[in-house]
Amino acid sequence: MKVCFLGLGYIGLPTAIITAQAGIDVTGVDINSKVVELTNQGIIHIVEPGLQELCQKVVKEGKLKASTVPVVSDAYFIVVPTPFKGNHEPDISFVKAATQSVIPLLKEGDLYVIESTSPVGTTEKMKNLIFELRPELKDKIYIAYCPERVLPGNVIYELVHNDRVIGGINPQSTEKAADFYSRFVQGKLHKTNAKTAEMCKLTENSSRDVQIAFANELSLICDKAGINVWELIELANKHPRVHILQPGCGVGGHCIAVDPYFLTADFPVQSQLIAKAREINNYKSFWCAEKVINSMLKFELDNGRKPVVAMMGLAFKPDIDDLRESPAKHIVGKVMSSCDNSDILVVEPNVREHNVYKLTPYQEAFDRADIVVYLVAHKEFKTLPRDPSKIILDFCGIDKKSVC
Ligand code: SAJ
Repeated sequence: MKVCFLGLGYIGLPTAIITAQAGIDVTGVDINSKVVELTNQGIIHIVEPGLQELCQKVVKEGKLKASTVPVVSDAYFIVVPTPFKGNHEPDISFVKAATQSVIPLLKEGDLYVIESTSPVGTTEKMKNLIFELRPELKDKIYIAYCPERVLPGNVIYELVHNDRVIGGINPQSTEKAADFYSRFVQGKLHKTNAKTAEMCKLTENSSRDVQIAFANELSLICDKAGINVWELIELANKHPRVHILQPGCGVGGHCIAVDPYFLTADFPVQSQLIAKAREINNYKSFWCAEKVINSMLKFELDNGRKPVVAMMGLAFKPDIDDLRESPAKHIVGKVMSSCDNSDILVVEPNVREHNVYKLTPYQEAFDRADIVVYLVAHKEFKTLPRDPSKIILDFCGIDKKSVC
């Protein structure tokens, strides 16, 4: 069997490698020739533990090849980005372009699967596009949607062990796609239709966004009421049916802060809570920045000099080096633009250097700072001492002492 993965990014590349590892001949396709070149040398262009060794192995064995154009195969997987446009409207142009590139190669019996997070109805749209140009293939190829669910940092394990939802345009397509995934997935394969599978992905990430918004809203209430939110949540979670998540400095990354908009754009009247959760999580970052700025002003009034401030963390979540769509980075930018930069020390222990900010080692920044702002709960920060002479703004639960 020969398969083609279109898109060699954070999901496409690991999935292509795991598929090749299962003994299938894989061509990984990317429009970025640098990515193709590196992959063909067995070098990964993303950070993911354990993936480099696997990539080297499957490339050496000839099971994985990369190319800038798709080749004739038995199955095609669309794993390209689906960003949103300025007005939070989903942009499926990459899915469309990737689909158009394989339409001329399709033949009877082939399987076509979309994995990219997509608005409800995208698989149906792509089906229509395929059959418009290749009407002779109607009822002769298999078309399905199967979203990924892996957590960056644990991708290799989760690609194999997570359950997956698979929805075809008809039962035969669902079966054909499930048959493919059963070659390397050890989790359960749950069969449904394409629309439900698309909605399921959006539901998972919107659900998490709403739950985080609840925790963030609690943190705002507690700040006003003078209650320690960390203690409050710990206590509330002792109830057997309550599982509140942790507040933070906002929601980042490429999934949870994006996918809910795919629902609010298409179902604006029905998705009130989902839209509000997005607002709350975005507002939390703004609120954190304001809190830091106010604390700096108060310090200056009380002490007659500007404070030294340590901004602890730039990544979008703990213990990773991924700064994309990071609320912490946004807060650092906002605080810096509000004052004289020289008193702000920026810390990110998972990154060696940054093109905008001069990074300071975390221990040095902590020692020098009058105000320590915990933005990301990196493990390094948990080793720092509790120093009552410093003002601590703990937005992510490092210290769990401060009220905000
Ligand atoms: N966050 C909080 N409080 C929490 C948990 C998370 O503020 O209690 C914040 C994080 O700091 C981060 C953001 O949420 O800024 C997102 O982080 P995350 O760990 O919740 O999720 P991602 O974006 O790394 O991965 C998610 C996962 N989806 C779910 O957990 C429902 C993953 O399984 C998906 O595969 C991925 O999105 C995706 O690709 O869609």
